[in-house]
Amino acid sequence: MRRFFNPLVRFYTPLFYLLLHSSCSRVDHKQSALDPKGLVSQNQYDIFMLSVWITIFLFCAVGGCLLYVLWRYRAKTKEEAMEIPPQSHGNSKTEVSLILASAVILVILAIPTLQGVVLMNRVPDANDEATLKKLNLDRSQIEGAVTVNVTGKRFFWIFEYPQYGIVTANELVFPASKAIRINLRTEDVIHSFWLPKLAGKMDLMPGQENFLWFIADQEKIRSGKSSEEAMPSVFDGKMRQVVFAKQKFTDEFEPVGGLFYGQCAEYCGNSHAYMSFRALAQTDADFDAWVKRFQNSQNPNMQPTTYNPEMEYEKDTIITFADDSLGENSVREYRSTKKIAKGEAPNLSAKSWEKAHSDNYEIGKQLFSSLQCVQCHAVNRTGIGAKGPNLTLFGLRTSLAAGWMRNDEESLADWLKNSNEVKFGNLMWNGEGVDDNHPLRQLEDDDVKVNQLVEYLLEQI
Ligand code: HEC
Ligand SMILES: [Cu+2]
Repeated sequence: MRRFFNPLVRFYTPLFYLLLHSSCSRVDHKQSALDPKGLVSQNQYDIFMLSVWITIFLFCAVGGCLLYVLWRYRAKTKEEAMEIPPQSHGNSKTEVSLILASAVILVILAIPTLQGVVLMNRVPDANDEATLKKLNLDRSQIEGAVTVNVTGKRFFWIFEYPQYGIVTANELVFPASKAIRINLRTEDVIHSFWLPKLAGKMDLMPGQENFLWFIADQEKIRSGKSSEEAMPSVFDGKMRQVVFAKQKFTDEFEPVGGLFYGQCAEYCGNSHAYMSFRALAQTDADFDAWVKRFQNSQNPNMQPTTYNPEMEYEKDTIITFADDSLGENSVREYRSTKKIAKGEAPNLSAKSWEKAHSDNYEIGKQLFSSLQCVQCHAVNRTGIGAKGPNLTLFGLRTSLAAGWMRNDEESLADWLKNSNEVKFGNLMWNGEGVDDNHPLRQLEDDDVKVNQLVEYLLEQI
């Protein structure tokens, strides 16, 4: 008995735990294709489930036949067991019907699959009422579609919104009520854009533009909550606060409504596993507010200009003016506290101007140029094609280093000190033109400069 029992226990115990474990882990895990929250991903899920049910049916049918035959034709006596049963070979009726049955199953699978391919390949026409009705979509959801040009780079993502003339990186902010068209390009190797809960997966190929679209299911995102609770706003930093309060990033996953996780799904080099991104669903009003903030920040005509004594200034205008306390030939940003008459230069004791930022911020801003961060990063301009992620309004972002770290002071300081330790192989530390003499590699022991840079970056809000 023991001899029989032992191997069995040894074999089944781990299997049992594996089963127990997998049934306890959640289908709504952050990168789960089994928890669709949008029309396109729901369609893919339905096709997947159809094939699962067909497979389960086939398994039961074949297994059932086998069990039945084993039982029905078992040897009942010892003599019967000694007999060799009559041998036969082939049965054309059975064979033909099995082939036909397989063909029928393939057709059953092929029809929804091909329909799914067509669905995924283009956004339905706004004038095609029949299709819209079938998909339960409203005309306005298509007419107001938002286009995002996605560029994959080792090891981060550029998101450009051509309709609005703005560029950001690693966090794709989108209106939950509209269709989102995603044009996929790469500037280096093959990547793959995978946004499981919303859009599915599509490769980014050198020299080719691929396409994908999605539309979120607002009911599912809300799941009975109010819009503000289900989709905290990004433009005023609420999303960041809610995410930080709810989760300890790389550890446990506590779902935050409106926050979706994406990932590069095609091996592209040593930091590939850390090439993730986020998609943040917004109400129409919050999305518009976010776009407006970006447009203002990236508008060259709206950047602070140097103080001009010939000009009058409205209240809350920001200008730059010399401040030698920050170093020779330095300038600082001042904000007017009331309407300013001609010739009234910033003079803090007169109280008509105030410092727009702390000293640390201003020094951080200088360091951003002098340490050659500007060589690869754009702040407050569009700068597509730059070597690193665009850092406009960086302080509104929930994540750092392509979606996988929490964008707070602590991780940002770690990143600036030695990004290679945080994300091995990343092209900030290892990129073209970066060697041990590059100023960014000298920050490791310089807490003062790191803190100044951190303050400057996180105050981009
Ligand atoms: C050689 C080009 C290069 C230089 C110089 C450079 N960076 Fe970067 N930076 C990158 C790249 C590339 C990434 C993306 C890394 C990744 O996530 O794989 C990055 C990422 C970042 C991020 C995270 C951005 C995000 O979207 O998550 C911050 C913040 C940052 N850099 C700040 C700085 C600062 C501050 C300096 C100057 C001290 C600097 N960088 C210098 C190329 C550069
Ligand atoms: Cu990759």
